[in-house]
Amino acid sequence: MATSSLSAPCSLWITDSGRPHRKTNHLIAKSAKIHSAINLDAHVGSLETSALSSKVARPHNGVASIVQPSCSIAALGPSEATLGSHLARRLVEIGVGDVFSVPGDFNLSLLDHLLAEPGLNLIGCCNELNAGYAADGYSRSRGVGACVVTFTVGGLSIINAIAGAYSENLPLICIVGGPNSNDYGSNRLLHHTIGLPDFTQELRCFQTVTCHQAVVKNLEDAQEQIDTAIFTALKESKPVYISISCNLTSILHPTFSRKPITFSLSLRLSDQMVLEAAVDAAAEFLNKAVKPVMVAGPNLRITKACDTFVELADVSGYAHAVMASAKGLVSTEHHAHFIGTYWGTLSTAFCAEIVESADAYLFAGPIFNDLSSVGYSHLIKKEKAIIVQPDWVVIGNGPKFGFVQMNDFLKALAKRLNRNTTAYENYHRIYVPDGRPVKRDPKEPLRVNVLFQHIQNMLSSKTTVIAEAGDIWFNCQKLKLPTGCGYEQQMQYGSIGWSVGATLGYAAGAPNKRVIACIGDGSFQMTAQDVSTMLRCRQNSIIFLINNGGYTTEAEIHDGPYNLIKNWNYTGLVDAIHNGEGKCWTTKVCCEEELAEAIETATGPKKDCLCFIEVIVHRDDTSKELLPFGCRLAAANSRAPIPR
Ligand SMILES: Cc1ncc(C[n+]2csc(CCOP(=O)(O)OP(=O)(O)O)c2C)c(N)n1
Ligand SMILES: [Mg+2]
Repeated sequence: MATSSLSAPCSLWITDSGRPHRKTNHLIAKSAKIHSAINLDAHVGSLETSALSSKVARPHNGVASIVQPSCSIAALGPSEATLGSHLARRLVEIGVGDVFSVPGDFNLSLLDHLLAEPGLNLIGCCNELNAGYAADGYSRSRGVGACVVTFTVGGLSIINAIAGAYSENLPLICIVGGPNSNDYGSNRLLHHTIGLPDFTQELRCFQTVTCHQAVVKNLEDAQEQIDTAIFTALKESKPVYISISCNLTSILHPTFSRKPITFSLSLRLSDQMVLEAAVDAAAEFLNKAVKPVMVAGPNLRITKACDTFVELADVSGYAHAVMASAKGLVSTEHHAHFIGTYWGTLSTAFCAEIVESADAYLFAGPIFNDLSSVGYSHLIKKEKAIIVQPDWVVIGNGPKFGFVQMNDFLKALAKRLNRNTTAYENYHRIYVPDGRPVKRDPKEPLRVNVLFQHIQNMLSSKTTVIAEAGDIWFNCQKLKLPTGCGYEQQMQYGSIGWSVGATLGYAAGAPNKRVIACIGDGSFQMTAQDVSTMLRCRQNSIIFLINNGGYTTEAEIHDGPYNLIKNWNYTGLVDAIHNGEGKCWTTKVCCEEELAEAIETATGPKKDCLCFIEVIVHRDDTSKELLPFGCRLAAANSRAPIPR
């Protein structure tokens, strides 16, 4: 039996073959401050591991994780909580203050319980897809997000957003109000199904886009199922699915009554011997290189190793870059040895030249796909690379070291690297500052590069840029982020329309930041409704709606009449949504003079309003990066079938 006591409010139990350790977890640290309800001082200290039976939760990706139930039922007091109140309290404990929802008969009583929880606020969205995107945005600003929808009609609508959150490694609790528990296995037909007495359709869909699924249809297991799902989301940094039978939420049960609620979960630990071997091999590989570099990738988010990456960059003196999909994750843009965004031929100036010509590079958490490799045209050679992923490392062509946690590896490596600033010095020697847009008449039609020059000047530690997919990716990628300025995008999944919900959710989670959302007209047409919810929540984000008359990105890949969209009066639409309720300010700008004036108003007299600035630009006015991107992606997509 292992017993111990905890005093720090930001600690988790890491259970490793029965031995409890204390380890600070970034995510929980963030939320624990808010929610000392987890009350580690009072109860976690007497956790009795011998009384608990481990359950093996097996996420669909095949990675088994041991999750220890938090307490033995015998230790519980008289029943005083319901399933609904338990779930509500759990959400508050992990740092969720706002839940994005759409009601339906299967979830109404659950919503009542969420409403009754003092620490929770329900934000009703116009549709489920946006509720999911909002939970995604919230998870980015607060470390974890949650949404509640109804059985199948809601579940299948939100699934695209949940898939996006999976691709971005975001912990997200997706809760669905499910059928009455008596109906399972009864062969009854229910509404909101496709007319078959099979209630597993929604579950089966969610199995492909979440790391864990819990179908709660009896009270005895409910607490354990819910807690296991929630903590798996935090541990894996991925979305989970929880379906709750609609007739269970208001019933008292002793398993919900323990106060304060304790929990434990196992985090993955490195195998010390393998870790040492990996660090030895990596140090040897890098210390013999002449001009090594480091590149941050998007999977840094899973292990919360962003700060460790920066520490390694500090001590090693290596030139370092971010992959496009990791921009904003690592706060290094003002670091002395930062050399920009590495994105193959689309990299910021002089970055690819330095990275690709290095004789050794360490990529921390990269995702190499057709997009990040610009249609497989980048010049990264495996034999020169150390690839560090959340729980493994591969050095050159091998060997591959498993059971090595990224954070442990980067920390240990920092102690072993010789300082080497050669690559940075080379960069510094050849670097020529970016050009500025050519001088223009302030009344001439507005150009995209002029727009982004103005957006650049708006950025500060009090802003966060949300960059929608489309040509905006390339324009935003070139923004230089001041220290503390947030930056969010959805590059792996790239589902247009994401940014509207994400702006809503991010702003709800970060009321002290002003969101600057850059959204294309085509993307906005997908999800525009939830500007309504932003107004309801009295948010003051600034939305730049870039009206170039259609799907310009697609036009650069392969043009056709399908890339033209119906032009809307976007400001008129937002005015109609505003409808006199909430604070809203809209304007259309066609030239630089109007743009400057609009920005002055949005950041001055209208700074408390949701500001919607429609920017009219020419259909063919693109970033210079979109042009080669379009050609290379088209070439990759149209590769002829290989004869087999
Ligand atoms: C949900 C979804 N549907 C379709 C696409 C394909 N797609 C990628 S970019 C794009 C055009 C986006 O148009 P807009 O927002 O106006 O940006 P622009 O290309 O004009 O910069 C489309 C349709 C996608 N990425 N996601
Ligand atoms: Mg467009």
